[in-house]
Amino acid sequence: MMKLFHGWLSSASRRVRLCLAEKGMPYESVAIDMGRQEHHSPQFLAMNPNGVVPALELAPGRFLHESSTICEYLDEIQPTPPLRPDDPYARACMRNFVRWTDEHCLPHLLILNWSLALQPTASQWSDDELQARLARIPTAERREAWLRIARRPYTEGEKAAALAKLLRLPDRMEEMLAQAPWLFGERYTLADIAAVPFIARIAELAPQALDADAHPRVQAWWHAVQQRPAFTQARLERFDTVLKARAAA
Ligand SMILES: N[C@@H](CCC(=O)N[C@@H](CS)C(=O)NCC(=O)O)C(=O)O
Repeated sequence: MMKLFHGWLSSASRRVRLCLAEKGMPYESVAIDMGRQEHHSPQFLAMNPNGVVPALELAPGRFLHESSTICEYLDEIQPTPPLRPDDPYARACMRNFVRWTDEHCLPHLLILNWSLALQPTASQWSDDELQARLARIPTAERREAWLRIARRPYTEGEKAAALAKLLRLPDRMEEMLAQAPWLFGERYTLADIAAVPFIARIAELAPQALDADAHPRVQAWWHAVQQRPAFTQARLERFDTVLKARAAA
């Protein structure tokens, strides 16, 4: 059976869980504790050299990383229900949309999420501990992100700016949904799946952005997403609920 190494709160991991659930594919779930840097262990880096979740073990010694790549792979090996448009041009446009969310949504959401989930712990680390932890991180970009969250917490202004940039997603989706119920037509696709984790967080952080005055089509889309059995199976629990449960544990 496939094994998914993932974070319950990670947007990229949530995409893969949504895709696996839509496909009805069984898998073993292995939750990675990012606060303990489990994703920087040699074992994890052998699966994903970038040191980020998710990673999917297809068979012993055979791994895939990058949520968009994993989702396309799953759609190829398990074609029903199809999660990409049939038309090659629409497929290419779908990939560009997913890439846009990778480049323009994830970095801004990380600022908001890490400030809540990682900053309280990371700020307690001594300088020596921090240096040891940074040394395990494989990329300069992620090392910088960890240094930042441990020593120079994001300001309220930076967090507000990050949220404003994240809110370009419902603006963009509102236009795309003018013709059809899903982002690429009558079929629910990997583009919708790519957007779901971000819209789920926007529903928690700025629910007014999803109301009927602000983005009526996105509101209807979000409602329809939540009716899908796969949405429930993928367990996109509220951020604050998960953090409270972790603190209590
Ligand atoms: N483009 C990657 C992004 C993966 C990613 O950035 N994952 C985040 C959580 S959503 C992560 O593991 N961050 C941990 C870190 O940076 O140390 C994908 O889609 O799989």
